[in-house]
Formats: sequence, structure tokens, C-alpha cells
Amino acid sequence: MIDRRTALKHLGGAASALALTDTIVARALPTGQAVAAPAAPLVGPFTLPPLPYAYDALEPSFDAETMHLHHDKHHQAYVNNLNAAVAANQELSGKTVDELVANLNSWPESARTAVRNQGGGHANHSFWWPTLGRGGAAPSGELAKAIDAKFGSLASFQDKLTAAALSVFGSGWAWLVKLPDATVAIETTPNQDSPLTVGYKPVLAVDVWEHSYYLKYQNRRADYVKAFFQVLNWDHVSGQFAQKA
Ligand code: MN3
Repeated sequence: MIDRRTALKHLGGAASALALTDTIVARALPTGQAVAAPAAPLVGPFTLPPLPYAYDALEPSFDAETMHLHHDKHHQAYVNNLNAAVAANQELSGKTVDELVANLNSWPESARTAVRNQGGGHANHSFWWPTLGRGGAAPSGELAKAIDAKFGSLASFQDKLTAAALSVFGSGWAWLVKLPDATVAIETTPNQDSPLTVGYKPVLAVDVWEHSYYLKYQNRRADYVKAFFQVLNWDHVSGQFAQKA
């Protein structure tokens, strides 16, 4: 039996060897315009889901320029590169992006790096955008109970998630995940590795790639993580938690 937590920590030995293409021109969505929520995940070819709020909706915590670059260029590049990998590997077709990353070891070795990095990038960001947006000041319902049971208090959880986010060396993510026994745990992943690959359901996350914060916060990742808590959509996250089996 594989120790999944150890596996998750060790998943990221190999850094991405694939350069991101950066050819997409930022989409000209007027500031302040409301955007429809993203549709249910579709099989490839994949498309960039629109932000479920305006680019400036998270100001001043997350600035609009960073949101444009992060969503329109970085996330779009993962989508483009994943589509190229699916086009080149018949085995990957007909799957949702979550199915691709959850079953990483099922794919041909030649396609695995692309699924892990580009598929992971698409899955992680598609998960992440709707968890932001200022809904509610605290978790509710089953998620509130799970956080209290594990960490004792919301403040203690926030301290521990912050510490985890600051501990990621280089690029990666800090997560609150739901385990198969319905309890929660904090995990970190390097690069674009997804908790789905080891069977954990993401509940909420902090993207600690420098592209998330460098324009506004430069090297001050701690300030960025503090700002993250100001724009975390607890209502959405709490609602999703109850639905994750
Ligand atoms: Mn990112």
C-alpha cells in the first residue's frame, strides 16, 4: 500500500520540461463586467473558462493586471499545451481534465509529463478561480465542522495553511483537501501537480507560483497569502465541500 501523503510530497521530482507558449493576446473584457459562471467540465479540446467575476473584482488584494496575465496568458497556455498533448495522444481523448490528472499513471509515459504539467495547470486553475470572490467571512456547515475538528479553530487553520504556503520551495500550491474518510488535511504540491492524482479532493488552495503575486507583492509571498484570505469565497468553498464525495 502506497503512503499517499508521502507520494504526494514526492510527486514533484521532475520539473516541467515543457516551455509554456505565450502567444495568446489578453482578452479585452471591460473592467467591471459581470461574467457568467464556468460551465461543467468538458472533454477536450479544452477551452479557457471565463473568470466568474470581473478582473478587478478582487482589488486591491489581487490586482486586475495580475488577474489578466494569470488567467488570460498563464492559464490559457496550459489549455493550449494540453490540447496539443491530447491531439498527439489518442489515449487522452474523451476525458475531462480532472479524469486526466486523476488517472495520471494510466497514460503512456510519453504523454504523462504533459498531462501532469499542462493538464494539472488547467485543472488547478479551473478549480481555483471560482473559490475566490469574497463570499462569506468564514466556512459554514460541514466544512466548518471539519476544519474545527482538524485544526481547532479557523485561525489555527489559517496559520497552518499560511505556513504550508510559505514552505513551498519554488513554484507550487498549498491545499486544503478532503480525504477519503471525509476529514480534511493541508497538503502542498510542487509545480502543477494535483491532489486528484493521489485521490484527494481539493477544497481550497493558494497558488504560490510567482506569477500569482510578483507584480503586486514582489518577493513578499506572506503578504500575498494574507491577501488571499481576504478574497477567499468561503460560501462557494463550503457549498462545494458538501458535494465532494
Ligand atoms: Mn497560477
